[in-house]
Amino acid sequence: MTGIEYDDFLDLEYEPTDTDLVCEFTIDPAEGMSTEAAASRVASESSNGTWAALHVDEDELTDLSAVACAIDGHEITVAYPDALFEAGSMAQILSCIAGNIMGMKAVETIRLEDCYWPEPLVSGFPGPQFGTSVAHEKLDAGDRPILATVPKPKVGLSTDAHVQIGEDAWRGGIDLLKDDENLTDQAFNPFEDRLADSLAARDRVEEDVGERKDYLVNVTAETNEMLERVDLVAEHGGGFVMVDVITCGWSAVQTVRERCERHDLAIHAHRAMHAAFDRLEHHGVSMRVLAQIARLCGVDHIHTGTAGLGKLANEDTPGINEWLTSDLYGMNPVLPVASGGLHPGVVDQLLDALGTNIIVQAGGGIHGHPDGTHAGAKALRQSVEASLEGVSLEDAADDHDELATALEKWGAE
Ligand code: CAP
Ligand code: MG
Repeated sequence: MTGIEYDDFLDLEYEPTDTDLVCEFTIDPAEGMSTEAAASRVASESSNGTWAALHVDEDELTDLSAVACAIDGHEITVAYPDALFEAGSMAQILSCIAGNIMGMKAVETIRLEDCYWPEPLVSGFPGPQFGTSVAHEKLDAGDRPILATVPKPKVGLSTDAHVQIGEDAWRGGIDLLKDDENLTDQAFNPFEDRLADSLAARDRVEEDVGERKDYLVNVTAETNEMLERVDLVAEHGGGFVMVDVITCGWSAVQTVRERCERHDLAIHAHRAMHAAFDRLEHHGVSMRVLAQIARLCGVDHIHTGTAGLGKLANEDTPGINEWLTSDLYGMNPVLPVASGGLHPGVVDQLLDALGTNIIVQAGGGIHGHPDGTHAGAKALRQSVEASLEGVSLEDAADDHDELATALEKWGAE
């Protein structure tokens, strides 16, 4: 017989192997508890320990214990043997590394900050089907950022009004029309009508302007319903779907990813509710880790913030974007999306901070243009083109009226 106790999971001499999943947490131990004791409990509870000392027949036990192997102030590192995990099941992995430990009394707070994913675990996931290649494979953006817009108001527009806004935006120079997150299949704007009419408008615009355009239609729903919507997008000739990945759950994302492969559809990941996990500095799951999960599950784009330039709080956008496009045993990279309070006046700073391999998405910053959506779309495209040519926005505004009006309205920061 062998004993397994909470304190058996600490070994500061342990060197993680290249098949371990290595997780970094920030913890604040419970009052009266040392960081060592709390770290050992985190490793225990997230692998094969529990609160009671266990006595197990050694012959029956496969050693799947995690090891708390480094402590630096409040930062602890835990290494998990890959055999602890079910290949290809994000739900199972998260039940370990972001499960009971998030609520255990041994810590006041705990935040999963970063993961180093070993090849055996990564190879269980498909990763993105297209990733950054959508700029060339599905659109004509070339090396410039892809431009996207979401009609506002978020909900309430009739199908006709929604489609008209999309058409105006495409004609003004936007590549992708996107549904807002809370628009799915409501009576005022039913899913299939909107899908069919938007894609018909897309075809007309493409014909007229000679640039490929597409539509990020929000298929988010209960999983079976979502699969039916994905099939409909393929039937109507769409090239993309939008999924709100946190609210619908990672297993649903994995299921949709499989169905999208059948239809060659790319997945645009919106991340509503991410802030419930990542906003608190000391507790939860970082956006960096949520983005890693999204890449493994196979989304092609994901929102990662605006490097502090927009309306929403952001965690380290450049660092997350770097991870999304870094080498991961040959897995396709994910194209990051900058969105939230953007307008033409901040595009130069945005591209300085994040580079050009991104999607720039603006809702209010296009449709709130004093001369309407078409002018707003032109202003955004003018701003991107000036930034890429190294021309200041003020100078570009001298001979671009739409940009000039946008800068007057919102300023250049
Ligand atoms: C942006 C947006 C996006 C958020 C998502 C909105 O609209 O459509 O959903 O940017 O946040 O509903 O707020 P505006 P994030 O361009 O009018 O701000 O990208 O941070 O996930
Ligand atoms: Mg939105």
